[in-house]
Amino acid sequence: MSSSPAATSAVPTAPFVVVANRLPVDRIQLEDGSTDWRTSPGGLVTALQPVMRKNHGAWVGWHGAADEELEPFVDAGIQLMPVALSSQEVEEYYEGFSNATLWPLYHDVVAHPEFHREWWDSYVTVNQRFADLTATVAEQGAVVWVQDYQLQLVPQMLRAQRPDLKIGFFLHIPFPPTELYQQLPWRNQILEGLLGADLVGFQLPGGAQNFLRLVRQRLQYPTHRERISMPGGRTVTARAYPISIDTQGMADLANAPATVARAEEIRRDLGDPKYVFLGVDRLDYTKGLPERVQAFGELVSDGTIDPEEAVFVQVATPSRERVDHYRRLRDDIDRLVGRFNGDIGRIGRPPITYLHSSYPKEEMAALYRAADVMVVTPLRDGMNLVAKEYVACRTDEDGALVLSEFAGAAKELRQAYLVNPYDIDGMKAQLLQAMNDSPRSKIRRMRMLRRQVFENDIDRWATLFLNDLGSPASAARAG
Ligand code: GDG
Repeated sequence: MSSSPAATSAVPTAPFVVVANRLPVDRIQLEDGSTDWRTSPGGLVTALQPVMRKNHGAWVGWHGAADEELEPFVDAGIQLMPVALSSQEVEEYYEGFSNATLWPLYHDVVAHPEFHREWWDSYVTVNQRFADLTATVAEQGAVVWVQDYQLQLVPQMLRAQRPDLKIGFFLHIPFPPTELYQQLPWRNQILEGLLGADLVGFQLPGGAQNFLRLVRQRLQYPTHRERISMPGGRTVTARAYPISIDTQGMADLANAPATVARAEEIRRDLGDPKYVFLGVDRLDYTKGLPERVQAFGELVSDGTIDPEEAVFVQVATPSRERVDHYRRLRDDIDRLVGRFNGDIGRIGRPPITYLHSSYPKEEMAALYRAADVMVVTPLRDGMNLVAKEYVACRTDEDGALVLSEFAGAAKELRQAYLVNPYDIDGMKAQLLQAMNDSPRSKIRRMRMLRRQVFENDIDRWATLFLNDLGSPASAARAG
């Protein structure tokens, strides 16, 4: 819990500024009816908190409520700079252009992207507002780190006002193949927007390559390896920085006696089955939930898996519920789970436990500990932190990770049981393999996965990016 917002009169300035769609806090209601702010759970906040504190950093972002102007305030030692959005902007910039145009387009059009000119106009307006506020917050020569697909125009807009700044950008979702990206009516504007940064970071080298190719093809700027030569002599670097998690923090949480006890309790509540399968995702059509339910459901209904022995727990965290695609997905999953449980379940023992809800991170750690087989099967995913969190929590070196080839994490977590989520039979085979593999093989795989996730944690990610940006913030952090 943090201090209440303290209004300040003058706009505070900072040598290090993070710009993201959301501020790293959620508003909570206290018992006496008043409200306060709580630091949102999430890797980015955890990673950047020490850098922010040591460098007196500021964070520019939306506070999450429409039609509300808030004064800057300090929470947990971080200067927060709220950006106001009207309800129409939430609809057009956020739910519209960000989540119904860019999100599906960048995820290989697994859903149909909608192109509306008024959404684009709103995206431009809101990006300009973020850039304007950042320009007033950043000290002379400050380092500014812009995050994600909602703010791709900010680097250029910021540079136009403040050429003295060092500007980094990181894209958390995939950057699509050139053929798909070209569908975007505003393709050149977004490329130019990103090129306002000195360093553009992607999850995978493939994303950086797609971007470099587009810059060459569409804008005719010369590139050499990861560098782009801009008119006027500036250079921009495009490079991969696979994001990770606070691995040690997650492992400590998993090892806490309360978590161990809760994991045992979860298994008991599930009827002490021999095998617990687990899925944890935001309820999003990119995450491959229907495919996974289909594969497990078929294994039970065709008699390969005995429902007395194995259960599947799917946590689907509510997400973007006002966007059409998400509403439809929710109904589809409800129907699919209902059908399988109706066909193959017995009273009190549904083979699939479906939880459309979000949980504290202690509960997530207990679930990870309780699961014999973690099933992460997105159709496309920038990275997927759930896969890494599961591995971090398996301090017993037990457990098996089934992972989609189309998650960024698959490039690093090579010893997972890799699957093509479009191939239901292939997925069924890998689920069985993960369930029945010898303890020796499972431990060998898990040890290698753990080494990977411990060596490459979120601290290393932030340090590498900030070092490459030439940020004094990273040096101060190390010291
Ligand atoms: C985007 C990219 C990329 C989920 N439910 C609950 C909960 N979570 C936490 C998980 C995990 C995070 O949310 C989800 O992260 P993912 O990486 O799996 O997916 P996206 O939300 O789509 O994130 C993705 C990521 O950005 C980072 O760059 O990896 O590819 O799409 O940390 O644990 N946490 C809690 N309760 C829940 O109910 N506390």
